[in-house]
Amino acid sequence: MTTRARLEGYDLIGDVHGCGATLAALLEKMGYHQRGGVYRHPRRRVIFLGDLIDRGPRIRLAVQIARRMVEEGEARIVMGNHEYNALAYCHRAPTGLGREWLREHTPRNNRIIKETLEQFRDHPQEWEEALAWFMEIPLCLEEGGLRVVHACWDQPLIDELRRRRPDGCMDETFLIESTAPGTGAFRILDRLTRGTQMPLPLGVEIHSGDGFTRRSFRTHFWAQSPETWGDVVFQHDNLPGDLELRPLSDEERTRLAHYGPDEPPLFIGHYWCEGIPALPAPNVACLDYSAVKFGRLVAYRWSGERELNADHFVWLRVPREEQVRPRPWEITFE
Ligand SMILES: [Mn+2]
Repeated sequence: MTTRARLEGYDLIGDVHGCGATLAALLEKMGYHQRGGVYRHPRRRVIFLGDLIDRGPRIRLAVQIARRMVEEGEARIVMGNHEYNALAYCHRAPTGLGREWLREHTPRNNRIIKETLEQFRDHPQEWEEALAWFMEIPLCLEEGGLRVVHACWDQPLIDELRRRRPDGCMDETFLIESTAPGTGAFRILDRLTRGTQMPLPLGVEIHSGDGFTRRSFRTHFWAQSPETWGDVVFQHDNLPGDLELRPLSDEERTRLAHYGPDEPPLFIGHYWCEGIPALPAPNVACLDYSAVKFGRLVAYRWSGERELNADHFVWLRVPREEQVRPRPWEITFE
């Protein structure tokens, strides 16, 4: 690595969700080439925003590409809620908790991880290694003038995380604690990897396009002085009725995180955006454009700028062929 040219910048890549072939194509498009089973660029590195797994057809390939790049120093990654869920789902609960697994095997949770477990079923050793690698993934990154987290940068909680875990990674104790609502570890995991949510009024539900019913909605954290629910909603599904116009109460305001306009550029994934990538704020970029729903796999090519520029997005539309499960010989490379 010492003989390499100076680092020009980072290419941040949003939620892959098992679109491994599209990930390989996006890396090629940005000038990365595979050598010895590892994608490399002479002057740039990748930062993955988490959520490599679940839903898509080439989950093993996605994990393989990212993991090799990270292990070779060609990329970094932050924890997505899906990697975190997989860790808790596959970890037995300590005795006395009254459940068998840290994340219970309910029909809903089974459905979320189903594709991943099926695709790794004939590769149990590889899955164990993937889980061990997920444990080493930090919950957030900050360096060289940029910040990266899967869903929400909440400074007080990140300070608390760094006090407990200076490297920003979980250990087993932290993982176990994080599955108990009300604990500090739970608040950190929930906020950083799932973001802020606002409960809907009693009896109101959103029947989302992904087949799930929701009693809360996802909110963002960069509005300067939000007044209504519509000022903070950040999700594909519209709020029912005229809830967009509903004023935020003081109590609701305290639930929200806040990211100011003078803070360093921040990159997030998580939010299932649609359409042509755009910047929600001059210092915030969301790179999740629903790749696995035949949206776009999106990257932002960052070269040190403090004010982000929408011209620096790069993306590939996910082709219908990505939907077809690969043949066995397709899935491993070298
Ligand atoms: Mn995601």
